[in-house]
Amino acid sequence: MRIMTILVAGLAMASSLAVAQEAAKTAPMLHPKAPSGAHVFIIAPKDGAIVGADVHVKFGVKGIKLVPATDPAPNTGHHHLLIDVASLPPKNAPIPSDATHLHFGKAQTETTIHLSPGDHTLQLDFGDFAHMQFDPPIVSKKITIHVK
Ligand SMILES: [Cu+2]
Repeated sequence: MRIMTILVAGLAMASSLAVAQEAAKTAPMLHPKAPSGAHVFIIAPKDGAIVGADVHVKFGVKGIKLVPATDPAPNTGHHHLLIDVASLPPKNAPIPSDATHLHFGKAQTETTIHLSPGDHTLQLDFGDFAHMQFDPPIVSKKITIHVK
């Protein structure tokens, strides 16, 4: 009876592992769970600020560890700055890397960007080592600045 129980438990474990392996093969990349209380915020410029074309942006993070993108530890990640992005990127793929989605994979906490005159929006979107957004997304308030 005891042997039977062990055998059944062993089979259940093996089959759940097989299911997980199969899911990993077919499933899109998964977004990691956000630790409760984790948040990011734009320290500068202030929402509504009137600024020159060279804009110094400072990033803040609380409740989750800021690390370079080479570190796959859970509950860690790096900043992404979204410039004039209307809606968040799709959650089941890495955050795009282009002129409006900037990655700070060396764990940077500030940058200087160059913007054309007029209104622009800035928003931070925290991502893990694979540049995946968290669930729920760890995003800052979207601010609007006016470039002279
Ligand atoms: Cu990234």
